[in-house]
Amino acid sequence: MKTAFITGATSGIGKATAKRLGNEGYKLILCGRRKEILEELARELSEKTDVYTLTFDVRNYDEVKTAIDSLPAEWKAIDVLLNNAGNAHGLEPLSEGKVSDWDMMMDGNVKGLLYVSKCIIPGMKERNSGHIINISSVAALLTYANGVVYCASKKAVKAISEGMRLELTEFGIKVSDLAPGAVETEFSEVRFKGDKDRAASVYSGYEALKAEDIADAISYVVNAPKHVTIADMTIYPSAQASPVQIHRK
Ligand code: NDP
Ligand code: 8X3
Repeated sequence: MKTAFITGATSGIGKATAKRLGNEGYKLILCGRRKEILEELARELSEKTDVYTLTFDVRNYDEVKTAIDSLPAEWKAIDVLLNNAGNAHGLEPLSEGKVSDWDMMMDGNVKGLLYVSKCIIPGMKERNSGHIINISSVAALLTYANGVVYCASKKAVKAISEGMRLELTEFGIKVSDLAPGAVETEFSEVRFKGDKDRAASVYSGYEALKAEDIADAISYVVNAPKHVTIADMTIYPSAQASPVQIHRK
């Protein structure tokens, strides 16, 4: 039975993927900051598979390392790492951007992904096997005004995915980068700091992607035959043509 380590498992894409891979029989290590949600999800999924939870903030390297080091021996061999934790914070021009928002995006989306990967890659190299899936975004493909720092953080994720593939292929480790367009999750509520109406307006007038659509894609990517690597995948809702072009009715 393979073990999948999922960051950002308390919500959205990470939670949907936990359910999907759990149903497929993967053992799950579920991570996030919200312990109660993790525990509730673990209770639900433990009817299907073995589940272990780790609570840490990806921005804090000591927390990340301590949590991953604490895994019991039978949980240490991680086959699939889903680097999914991340968010946008704010939507405004650079001149008006908040430094605390920039810090959250660069520290969480970029450095957090690096911290988690640094703790897990050595084991994968030793075992000469593994699969890392990084969730970037269509924001990595085209920078949009007012979201410059988020876009920069996701361009960094793309660059890291490329670099990981260059460094890890010889160790039998696959690296995949998934770039979703608009997915209706807690993402916009976080971006707009709890403003539910503004968040809902992001997804109005068209059918946005669901977290389960991305979980489907992740399942396809991780279950591809051993000799097949899906290096990059871009997924839009059918009504979206670019990060800044959505056809609304
Ligand atoms: P959600 O807000 O629903 O989920 C974000 C997850 O990330 C939560 O589980 C949250 O857990 C976790 N997280 C955020 N910051 C931290 C942190 N500092 N430490 C630990 N965990 C953290 O959003 P999505 O599911 O939509 O987002 C998942 C990924 O997909 C993100 O990287 C996002 O950028 C990317 N993405 C999203 C798109 C969208 O339209 N929704 C489109 C393209 C990419 P907790 O709060 O419990 O810590
Ligand atoms: C989230 C998608 O277009 O809001 O990464 O940046 S977008």
